[in-house]
Amino acid sequence: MSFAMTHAEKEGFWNLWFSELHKGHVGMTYKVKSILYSGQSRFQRIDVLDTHEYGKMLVLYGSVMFTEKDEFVYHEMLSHVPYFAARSPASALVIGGGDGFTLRELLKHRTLERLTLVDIDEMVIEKCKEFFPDSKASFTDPRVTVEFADGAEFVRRSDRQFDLILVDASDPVPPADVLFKPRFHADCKKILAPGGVFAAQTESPFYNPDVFKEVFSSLSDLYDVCMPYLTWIPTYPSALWSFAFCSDTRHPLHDFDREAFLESGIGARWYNEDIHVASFALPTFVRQML
Ligand code: SPD
Repeated sequence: MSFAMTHAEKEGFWNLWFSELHKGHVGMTYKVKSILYSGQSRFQRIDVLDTHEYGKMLVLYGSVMFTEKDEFVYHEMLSHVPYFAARSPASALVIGGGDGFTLRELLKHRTLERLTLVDIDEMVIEKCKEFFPDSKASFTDPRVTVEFADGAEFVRRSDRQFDLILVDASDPVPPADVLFKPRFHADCKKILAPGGVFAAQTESPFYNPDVFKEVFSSLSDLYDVCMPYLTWIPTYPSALWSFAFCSDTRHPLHDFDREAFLESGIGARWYNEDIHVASFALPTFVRQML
């Protein structure tokens, strides 16, 4: 991450830019209105920036986790694609997702009676609640329980079963790198209820093909149905982003409950019945990675 203050305009303007570098030689740059918070938790550097184009954003270890302008795409796709194929799940486990936006999407579904969120970094949750009203609202819902724990440890030790397990990880760097590993995937499968669906964010197949291939190799060993789906997130590296849909009993297209979606009134801004289906269409270069 680099902050570059330049006085080139000589107007006394606040001329601060934040750049996220992808692979060290390409990146995305944002003009910053103000730095709302900068600090260090036990696990990572945390920045909350207010930017001109994308509104407020959360940056962890120099990587954009979400922005106010485009976070709806990611969180709707991580939540509603598995939900509408799982058929009336009652319980959900979210690993990571300390911003609360995946919870916000899941809470739109009345069938979900119990939602458990496990995030390792309490400070991320506190800062999101402080700066993002939607985040605060998610954590006040009585259906939600929060545990501050290592997600990999939690699933290893849990004896509960969940109808939906969603992995809303940051990136495959510490502390979240374990959430991309076969051991974690196998432990999640043990606590997935019969008929359940597991979904995870699986990075950019364009910029991070090795992680994409390793994760799908690991998951396809575990599940009868293991399919990537894609979306567009302008502030993530390459904007082409992937997720995994996994289940032993549910197929994301054959078991997609279109009627349930059309009657749901969830007020999604990206997700709809056509996007659900289309997101499983893969470009040839992605097919070739599988
Ligand atoms: N490189 C950014 C990847 C971030 C993926 N997860 C974001 C979590 C937001 N809930």
